[in-house]
Amino acid sequence: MPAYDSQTALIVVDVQNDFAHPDGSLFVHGAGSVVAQVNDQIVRATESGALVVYTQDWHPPDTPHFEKDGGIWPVHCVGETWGAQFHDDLTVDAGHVVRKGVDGNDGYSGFTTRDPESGDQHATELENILLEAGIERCVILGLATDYCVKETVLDACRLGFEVLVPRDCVAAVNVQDGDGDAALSAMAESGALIE
Ligand code: VGL
Ligand code: ZN
Repeated sequence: MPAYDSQTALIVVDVQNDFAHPDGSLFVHGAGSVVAQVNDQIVRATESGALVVYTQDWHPPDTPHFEKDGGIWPVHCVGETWGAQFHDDLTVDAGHVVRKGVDGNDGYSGFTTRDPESGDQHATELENILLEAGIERCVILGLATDYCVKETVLDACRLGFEVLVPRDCVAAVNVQDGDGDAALSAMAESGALIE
């Protein structure tokens, strides 16, 4: 169980309808139990004075992220649609929301997006939010283990944060069997503690 304090941020990755609701276009198997577990962590974090930050995958209707436009994914999390909204059961009372993919950028990390044409990387506001709050440690959880959780964790490690991932609070897409486990191994190799 992660310990929370005012120098810890809880980063809730992409608990949105398209990933977390059975009717979502990119429903992640196992997401249902994740929503309940994540809510427990949000309560514990809030009670301990930790910062809570939510990320949202937030795409335009046409983007090379989507299979129909040359990418690999079904259309999902189009900004302002039902699929992009937080799952109804997710506790979102307070905390920052960081949207990624705005302006047609893609990339999976909550910290960086990339221009799909040029490959240029841009920082989101997430690192500054954490630095301004004096955060040293991040608990990172949500969806999906093998994409947005993984890339957010790798960036957080690279940026020098201590990182903890509670494994019952994440679930994987598993395009290939074992992708989720491989992602957890990659996070551990980068210095994250998988608990
Ligand atoms: C994600 C696939 C495509 C994620 C986002 O949130 O992990 N996965 N876009
Ligand atoms: Zn996406």
